[in-house]
Amino acid sequence: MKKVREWQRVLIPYEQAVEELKVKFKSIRNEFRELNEYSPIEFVTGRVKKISSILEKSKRRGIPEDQIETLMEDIAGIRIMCQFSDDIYKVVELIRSRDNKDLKIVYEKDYISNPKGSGYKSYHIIIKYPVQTAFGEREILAELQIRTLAMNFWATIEHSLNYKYKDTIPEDVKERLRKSSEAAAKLDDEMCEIRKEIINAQMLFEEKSNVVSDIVKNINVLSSNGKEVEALEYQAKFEEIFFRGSDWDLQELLEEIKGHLPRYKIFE
Ligand code: 0O2
Ligand code: 0O2
Repeated sequence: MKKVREWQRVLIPYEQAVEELKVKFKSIRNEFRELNEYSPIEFVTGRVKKISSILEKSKRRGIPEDQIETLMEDIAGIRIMCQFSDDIYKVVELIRSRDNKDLKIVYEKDYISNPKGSGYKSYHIIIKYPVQTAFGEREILAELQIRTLAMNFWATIEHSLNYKYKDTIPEDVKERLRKSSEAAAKLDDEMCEIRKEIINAQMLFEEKSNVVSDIVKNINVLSSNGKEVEALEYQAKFEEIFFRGSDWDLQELLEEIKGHLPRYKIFE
């Protein structure tokens, strides 16, 4: 078995990779925020697996010590948390767009479409990542886990229970965990629906305010073209529709006003 000092040496490029990847994903989040745009990344964490966990996992999986670095894919791990489940696939696309640039995608595991028996949900991408060390370039494997805040909450609790029970969680607790994973998924779906509602409402509001501003501008054009009577009629109609009519009535009114104007003077 490797001496602890040797392990420390082995883990140096993994530590560097985790630091670099954290900076890269946090920068994506910061870029969106600086542009006042919505960021699909809420926050990012990362860790290098502890030596004890590496040894325990290699024993459990029957991985020979000299093959740990080529067969254990999550010695370097990055976790990207998203607010909404839709964001996960946006982050996956962002990562795919960097394939063969600063990282190489080895394969992907979609535990969201295919959750694990435990109820675990997350999107995993295994990558190869080049690290420049004092002894030249080293390409290491890293695991990117992309999940929602609700998935992360569930996984954190379940992981700590596993730790407490040393992989022998009683059957009734397992069943309750599976149920709570479904509840977390329902929460994610609800939040996604609310988000769509908010975005739709914002778009409808924007559309209505554009139509209103076009109506007002075109009534002014009618008036300045000597069509004072029509302008006053449309003004009254507009007030009536604005307070009592539908968005569709407003759109129709705009079309009607445009019909009375020379083509080159229409606002749209
Ligand atoms: P910011 O700008 O405050 O988000 P390190 O980079 O070493 O400081 P590391 O190793 O990435 O930290 O992991 P750590 O300490 O677990 O936390 C990583 C980042 O995630 C920290 O922000 C935390 O504030 C943030 N974080 C943890 N839990 C939550 C959470 O529930 N919600 C939100 N929004 N953020 C959380 P940073 O990296 O200091 O930067
Ligand atoms: P850590 O560092 O404690 O998180 P295996 O670990 O053998 O089951 P494999 O093939 O290495 O599986 O990869 P897999 O299944 O993609 O899992 C790798 C990591 O995903 C795990 O790392 C966990 O972080 C997470 N994970 C997978 N399944 C579960 C689960 O049922 N519950 C929770 N909470 N997390 C899970 P490790 O090795 O556990 O290490």
